[in-house]
Amino acid sequence: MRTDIASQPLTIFRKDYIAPGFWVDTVEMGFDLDPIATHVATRMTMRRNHDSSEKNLVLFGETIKLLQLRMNGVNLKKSAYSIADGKLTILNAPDVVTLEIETVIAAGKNTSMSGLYVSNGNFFTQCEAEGFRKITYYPDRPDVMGTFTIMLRGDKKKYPVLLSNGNLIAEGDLGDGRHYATWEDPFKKPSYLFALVAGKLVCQEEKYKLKSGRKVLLQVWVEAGNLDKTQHAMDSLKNSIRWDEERFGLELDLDRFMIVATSDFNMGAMENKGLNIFNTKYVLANPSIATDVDYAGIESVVGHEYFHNWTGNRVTCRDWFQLSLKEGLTVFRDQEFSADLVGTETGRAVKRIEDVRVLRQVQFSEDAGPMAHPVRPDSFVEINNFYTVTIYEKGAEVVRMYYTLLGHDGFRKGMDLYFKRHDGQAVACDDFRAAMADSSGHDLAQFERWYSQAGTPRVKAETSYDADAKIYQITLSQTCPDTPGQSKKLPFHIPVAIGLLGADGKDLKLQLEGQTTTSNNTLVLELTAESQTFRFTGITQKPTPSILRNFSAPVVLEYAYTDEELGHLLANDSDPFNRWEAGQRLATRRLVKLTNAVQKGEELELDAMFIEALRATLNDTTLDPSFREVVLTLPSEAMIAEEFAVVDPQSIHTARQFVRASLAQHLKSDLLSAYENNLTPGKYSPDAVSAAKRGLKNVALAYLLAWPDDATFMLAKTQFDEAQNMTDRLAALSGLSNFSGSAKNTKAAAQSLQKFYKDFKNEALVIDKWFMLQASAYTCDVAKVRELMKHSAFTLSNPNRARSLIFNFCNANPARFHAADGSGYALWAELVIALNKLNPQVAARLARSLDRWKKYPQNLQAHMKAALQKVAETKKLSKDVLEVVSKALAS
Ligand code: B3K
Ligand code: ZN
Repeated sequence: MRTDIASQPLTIFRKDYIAPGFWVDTVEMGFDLDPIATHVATRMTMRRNHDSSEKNLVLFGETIKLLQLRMNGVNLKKSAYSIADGKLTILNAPDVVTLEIETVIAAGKNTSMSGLYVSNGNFFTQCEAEGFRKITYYPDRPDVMGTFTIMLRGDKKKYPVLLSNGNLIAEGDLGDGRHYATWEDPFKKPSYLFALVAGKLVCQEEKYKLKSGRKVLLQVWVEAGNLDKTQHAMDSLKNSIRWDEERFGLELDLDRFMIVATSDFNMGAMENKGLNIFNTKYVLANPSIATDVDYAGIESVVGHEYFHNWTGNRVTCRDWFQLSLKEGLTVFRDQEFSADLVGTETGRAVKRIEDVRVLRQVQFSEDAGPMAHPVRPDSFVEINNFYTVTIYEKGAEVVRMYYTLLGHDGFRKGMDLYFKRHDGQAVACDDFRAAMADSSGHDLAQFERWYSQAGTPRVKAETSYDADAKIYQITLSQTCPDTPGQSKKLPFHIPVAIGLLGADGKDLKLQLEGQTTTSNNTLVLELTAESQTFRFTGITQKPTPSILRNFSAPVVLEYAYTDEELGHLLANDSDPFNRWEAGQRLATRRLVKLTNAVQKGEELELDAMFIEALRATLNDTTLDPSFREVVLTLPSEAMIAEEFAVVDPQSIHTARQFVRASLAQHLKSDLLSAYENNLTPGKYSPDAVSAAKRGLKNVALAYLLAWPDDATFMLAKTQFDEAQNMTDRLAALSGLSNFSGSAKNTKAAAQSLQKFYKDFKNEALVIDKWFMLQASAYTCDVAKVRELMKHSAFTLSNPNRARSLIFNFCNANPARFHAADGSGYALWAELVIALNKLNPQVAARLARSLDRWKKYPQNLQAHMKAALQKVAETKKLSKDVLEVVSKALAS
């Protein structure tokens, strides 16, 4: 092993924050666009921050060529400044400075998709977190905010559209085949919100009237040929604008708001001021290419980026350790937006269930691994590695806990105060907490630990009932496992929403001993000590507790429920989340037991109680189809894995497949009726009611194919052949491609897969689905992935395509990825190394697939360690990948 990997890149610590030595007031930039050499001329006015201990003028710059540097009209000699480690330092700068900087960028060669880059001949930027320094030397940190005026110049034919932030204030011909456009953003902003787009694009546009009566221009820009796929994004944008006005009293502050789609993008989308840049995946939709899930994804991402305009842009982050200040809050807002749009109580609950599933599956796992970090991290090597589920999804749970503790109106008051205090500022997570505390009078001092302590708390509940005294007592105790660098955890402030069900399934009236608070259904207990006992009075029968309703805190709840109690909750709980949760607990219990049985080679059996409980739910037509769908969906293999100290992916897969097949066998006629009763004939509509029906119908179909015969095969085949929308077509194809039955049917399934490719070969987003579907099918082993990598449509350099095949195989096909011979890990290492050269951010994401290597049996661990070491020893490893693999190896 090479020893020089010890030369670790610099770790940045939150405690080292110092305010910038200089503020920026105005920034003017001129871009001469050319993929080989884009010239950028920047003029900025700066003034000393007398409150800072930093006396030098510090600018950041990476991968750019510096042509010229002038200060207050004078060319700076090389001796007047130094450049080292991406920092340009000017010593002895006066208090008031005008800097003029000329830089050159080779955008056409930029495969990192950070900074200025070219995609399909068009220019795009991505500046968050630290991409602006790849454009010019600049104090590229979020607490430095300036007003930007941008002039873009470029060839009229190649770049007919020239866009940047804010308002278009001038445009015209330059007479030499080029033209220009000047954009002015009236709001001061940090450099990470800068954006430009230039190229051949077309738009759908609309004038939209705000509640105040002011009219704004909304545009969705795409490549020619995609204008038939922009309506849903436009509708989602209008819904977002309206929702933020209604729910939070926040108005769009610009006259013009643009969304631009590109197929080359590292993540979902970016909230640049007035010029959101999106991955095509979160813009383009019509019934023939997009599924219900895609439609919902577009709505929530369009909402998310739009909501950032206030939570992120108007009030931004002081430093990147505060990232969750904007991300956690904005995820909470987009979750609420989607839930409000569905409208019904069940719809809200199903949305909540889907969000919690992601949290548990991905964030709880992150919290238990080598990359675990607090919602407000203390250190990082590469900030791009910290755009994590902890910052986003756990961050949103933290915001939701304020909402649970303060109530709907209390939370709104807190938000109002937050904007009143901090509009136009770059602030910290503590400022948000202070606004919530000060507006409500609620003591939130201890709540700070949600920001500073990593790890998923475990809450244990114990209950007892005293029939004579009519007292029901519940003791809640909390612990939190060690995480890297943190071993002693102090108690969290945990809201635990609780209800008590009587024998008739109805909620009992709740009265806490010694308190005036009563409730007809749910009370929020505040657990602040390591252990606390709560006593309910006037309880005339031994109840079934429904604890942590609506998942009121991001914790693992341990309570020794009997199967009967879970059955009672599944059938009756007035809290739909816990109703679902009861079903999941029943399922998990069985899946764990069966996995153990698989390992011991014992006979597998599924009990009647569980089958009957699911049958009752499936057939209960008073329940919303979307709710029946989520109850019927078993915990994923990854979720089941979390139940084990040592994970055996193959046995988990076998056990889960056995449960699916058994359910299909016993519920066959019920599944067939659910299928028949939830058809959605006629024109496709992505609305919640139709989507819910399709969801239930397609879950029924997937089950039917787990215990297949010729008739169910034909059902899927016919659905595939005759589908009028992508939701039904893809669901059928997924069933067919996981099909294991007669040779004749298997062949027909393979033909359907080929036909799908042929029919959609010009729709990149559909071809991503084609790869994704194959990569996550159990039939796909390492050799099959290698074969698919040779397909003419495969490329590593497009992030969506790389994710569709490679990430799906490594993350969504555990039984194959963790092949006993280590071939999955060898493939992983090869691809992390290949991606590292192209795109460090994407490479580092893939690198995370081996985070939990210590959870696997010894033989697999040995293979994983070798793969991790292979990556760690690679020359020219980016700090992105190095941080991930070294943390994994050190665990
Ligand atoms: N703020 C961006 C994410 C930027 C990621 C940089 N590596 C998108 C979002 O959260 O809305
Ligand atoms: Zn965001």
